[in-house]
Amino acid sequence: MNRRKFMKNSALSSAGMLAAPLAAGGAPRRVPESMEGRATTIGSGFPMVIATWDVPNATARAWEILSTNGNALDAVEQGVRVEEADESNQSVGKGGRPDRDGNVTLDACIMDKDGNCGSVVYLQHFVHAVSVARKVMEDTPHAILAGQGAEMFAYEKGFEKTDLLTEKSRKEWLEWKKTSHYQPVINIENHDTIGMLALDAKGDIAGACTTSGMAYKMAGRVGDSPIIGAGLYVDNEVGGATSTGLGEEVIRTVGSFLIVELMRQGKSPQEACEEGVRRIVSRNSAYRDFQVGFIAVNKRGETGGYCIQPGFSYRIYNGEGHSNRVSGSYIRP
Ligand code: SD4
Repeated sequence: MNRRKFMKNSALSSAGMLAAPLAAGGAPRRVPESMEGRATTIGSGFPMVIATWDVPNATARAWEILSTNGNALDAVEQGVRVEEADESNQSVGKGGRPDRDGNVTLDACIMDKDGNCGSVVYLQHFVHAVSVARKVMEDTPHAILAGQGAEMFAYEKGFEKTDLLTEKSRKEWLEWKKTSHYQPVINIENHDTIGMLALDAKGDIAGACTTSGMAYKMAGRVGDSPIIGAGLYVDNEVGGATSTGLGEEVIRTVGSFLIVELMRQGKSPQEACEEGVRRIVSRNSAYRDFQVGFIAVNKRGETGGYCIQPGFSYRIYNGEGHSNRVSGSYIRP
């Protein structure tokens, strides 16, 4: 089978300025909403949170926790839950687009400052995959639970069973079946997988990533998002990274781990994200046909983001306010 084709572009997030209150008093400050990813000084310091795509409600929820002395782990879990519950986000949780057989299957993971991690893959019928992943981390001796086992575990832990397929996603899937061969379109069908990294007031890090994966994927397909080291990695000595886009390519290069290790060797978050993208591009000459985006943060709260195709953005919330940044891209706009 030919390498699958993926769309290159998605609508850029709107540029502009947003005002946001400071955590503890002080006048609201204005920060540029849209910035080329290269500028890494705005957004430094902690507490702070950074997330893939323009997800203001998710980062605001995380900030609520961080700005009231909550810990980074709670912040990332609660932050990404906002997107999992949002039916209009068709890449995550309830409302996610199904696989080619019409089943919505979720992948998620979470990792804390001590290097503990948990993930679920191919989870059906439960909205908050990230919270099930956290339970895997905290209540089992394992790192990953899959499919039916993950579902049984979620049920035992008291998570509520629900139908994840919304009418909108079902109708679109039925349309897709009529017209399409297996040709998912990343950034349109799969836009808005959320990867989130946070540093709390103590400077400790945590990360989470959650997705319904590639739309109309083969049954059983698992992407990068729940794979520790690929879709997410944090190290409390160094920082963290997370990804969005075509998971197969991120898995091949263990992208998030790579970026954290590059930061350990002295690269800035921005330089490390750029190298992560270059690594993918250098290994797959078809890079013009798919998208991958990375974000990263180091222990000083400095951030970076980079992607292959123009069209990726990420959102930061810290003591300066919140900003949506348009990521720099390997292929120039
Ligand atoms: C996956 N990385 O399953 C996910 C898809 C994604 O924005 O990030 N979409 O491969």
